[in-house]
Amino acid sequence: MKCRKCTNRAAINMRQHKLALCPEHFIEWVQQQTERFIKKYRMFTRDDRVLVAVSGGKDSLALWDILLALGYQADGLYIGLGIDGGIDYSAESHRCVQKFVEERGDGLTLHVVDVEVLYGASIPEAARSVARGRGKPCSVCGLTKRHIMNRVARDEGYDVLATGHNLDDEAATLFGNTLQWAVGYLRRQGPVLPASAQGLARKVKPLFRFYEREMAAYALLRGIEYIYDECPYAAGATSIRHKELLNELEISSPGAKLQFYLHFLQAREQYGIFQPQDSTVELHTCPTCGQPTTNPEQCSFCRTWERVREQMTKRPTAKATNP
Ligand code: Q46
Ligand code: ZN
Ligand code: ZN
Repeated sequence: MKCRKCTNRAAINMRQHKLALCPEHFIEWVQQQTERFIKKYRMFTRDDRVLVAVSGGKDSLALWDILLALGYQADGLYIGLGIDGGIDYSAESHRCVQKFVEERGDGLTLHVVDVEVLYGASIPEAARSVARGRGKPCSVCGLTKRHIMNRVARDEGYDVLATGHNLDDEAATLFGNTLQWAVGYLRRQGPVLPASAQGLARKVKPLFRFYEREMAAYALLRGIEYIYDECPYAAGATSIRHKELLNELEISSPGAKLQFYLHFLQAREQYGIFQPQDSTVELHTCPTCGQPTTNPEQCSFCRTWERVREQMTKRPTAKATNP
C-alpha cells in the first residue's frame, strides 16, 4: 500500500480515517493533528508552561516528544512508585524516561518525585499497610499520583498539566462510566478539565483522539524507547476488558471508538448534559497540604498517608514486598 501523500510505502493504514501514510508523513500528520486538537479544544498556547506527566510508557513519552517538536514549553514529571512486580517495573520505566531526556540533550527539565523517598513507603507498601494486604494498590496509587502532579504543577508555577491518555483509554473509561451511569465521573471526563479551584491544576489530554496503535507506531518511528509492559497491577482490570470489547467493535465498524467518544462530547455541548463544572460541590483547603478538597478537614491523600506512617511505625520490620 502506498502513502497518500507520496509514492513511498505506507507504514500505517488507519482504516477509520481511510488514510495510509509513510513514516515521514505519518510523523508529520500526528504532530499536525496534535497541534489542531490543542487549538480546537483551547488546551494551551506557546506562552504557557506545560508539565507533562511521563510514566515511561509510549503515550506520555510520545506526547512530550510531540510538544517539543511543536515548540511548546514542555517539561516532564516522573513519579517513582516503587513497583517491582518481578519485572523491575518502576526502575525500568524510570530508565526509559531518563534515556529520553539524555538523548535530547541539555535544556530539558525533568522533575522526579520518588514516593518512597518522600513519604517513607513505596505504593505497594503503603497499600498493604492501609488495606492490610487486601486488594490492589490502585486507589492509593491514583490518589498519590494526582496529589503529586497537582503539587508540582502548583509549586513550580505550571499553567497546565498534560497527560498521555489516548482514545482507547478515554473510550474505555467512558464505556465503563456509561455502563454504571456514573454521573459524577462522566462530568469529570473530557479532554480539558479546568482548574476548578485555586491551587487545582488545569488538566489536558492532547492525545485523546489518537488510537493506541497510532501512538505505538509514532513512538516506534521516532525511535523512542519505552516500557512495553503494563504496570503489573493493571492485569485483570475492568478497563482492559472494556478495551477488548471496544476493539472487537472497532474491527467490524472502523471508527466506532472515535465516534463513541466524540458523540459524547457533542451531546455535552449540544444538550448540556454531564457538564464538567459542578458548582454544588464546596471545596475546602486541606490544613496539612493546602490542596483543595471536598472534605471539610484533611484531604484523603493526607489522611491516607498519615495512616500509612502510623502503620509503618507500628510494624517497623514489616517491610512489604512487591507482587
Ligand atoms: S494505578 Fe494501579 Fe496504575 Fe498505579 S498501581 Fe499500577 S495499575 S500504576 S495507571
Ligand atoms: Zn509519504
Ligand atoms: Zn492534604
